[in-house]
Amino acid sequence: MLIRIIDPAQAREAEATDEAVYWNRRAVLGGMAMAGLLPAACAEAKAPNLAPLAARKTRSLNEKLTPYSSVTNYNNFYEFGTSKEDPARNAGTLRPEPWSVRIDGMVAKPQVIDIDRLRKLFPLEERVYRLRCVEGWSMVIPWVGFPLAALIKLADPLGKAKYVAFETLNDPKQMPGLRSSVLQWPYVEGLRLDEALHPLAMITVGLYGRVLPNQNGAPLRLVVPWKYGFKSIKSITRIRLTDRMPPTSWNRSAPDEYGFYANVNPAVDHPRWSQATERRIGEYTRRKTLPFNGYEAEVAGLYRGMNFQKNF
Ligand SMILES: Nc1nc2c(c(=O)[nH]1)N[C@H]1C(S)=C(S)[C@@H](COP(=O)(O)O)O[C@H]1N2
Ligand SMILES: [Mo]
Repeated sequence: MLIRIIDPAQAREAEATDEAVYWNRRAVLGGMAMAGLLPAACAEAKAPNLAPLAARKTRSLNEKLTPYSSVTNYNNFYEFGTSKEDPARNAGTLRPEPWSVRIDGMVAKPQVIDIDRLRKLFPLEERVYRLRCVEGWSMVIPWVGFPLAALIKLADPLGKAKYVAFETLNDPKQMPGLRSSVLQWPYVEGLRLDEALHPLAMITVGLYGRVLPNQNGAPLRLVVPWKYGFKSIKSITRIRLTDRMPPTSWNRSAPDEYGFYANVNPAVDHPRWSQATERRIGEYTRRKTLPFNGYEAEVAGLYRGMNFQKNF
């Protein structure tokens, strides 16, 4: 038998063909679903529209949006399994309604806010952001939500508050992944208060004009576009203001690999791989990763004089 050495161009072509077949198969399945030939669970059901639909479009991006089907079928949400297809498959057990979020700690007005009220409390905006996962892939997503700062100010932080700690739901009945010990539960994240008050940081309640799908962190999820994706904690139940740097899930699990800051930085590699480039989901050629994920002009001021090798 002849063994050929495959050159990279050929390997890319083979990969491209695989992907073309995959998308084609999806198109066929989609067609069947529309023709009513597939059971409901198999159809590509979309989340319901958000009411009111009129989220002001306040931020666009001159880059192609990642298709809804990829945004909602290629996920990281370890509470529902560790492979990318698991959350879409398993997150049906999450009950995003009724839901409330508690804001407490070092605030003058601690409170519990119901999700229905939260969706009406602040004007909803549609903002297109890049999402860069620490694993080396990225997407472009039209989020719907409001500035995190608006929610924090509602609770009136005390002068001594310096950090914001976030917590995901911790219910093994709704989250089958909690039986596994890949991470300590609940999933927790944190920001410095000045980062949390930055106008780019968002609480999202939807994407593509629709209610946030369970696998994307329903009913409310943080999005911090200049940081690696793991900072964007999903299905939040508690937001606590504190004077101490709070523990964060991935830092606790592998402190040498994931820092508290996790600002996207092509110049600081992960100990096991380079962070210089990324693969935009749906594309084949890798792109250069941008400092602060392309938001450098807006956020670099938060980190003047900081050593990024140390504070990664
Ligand atoms: N609670 C919780 N939030 C989470 C995660 C998780 O496993 N659990 N994964 C994070 C990671 S690693 C990434 S890259 C993003 C993925 O968001 P997406 O699935 O909407 O693309 O969610 C983040 N938020
Ligand atoms: Mo990630």
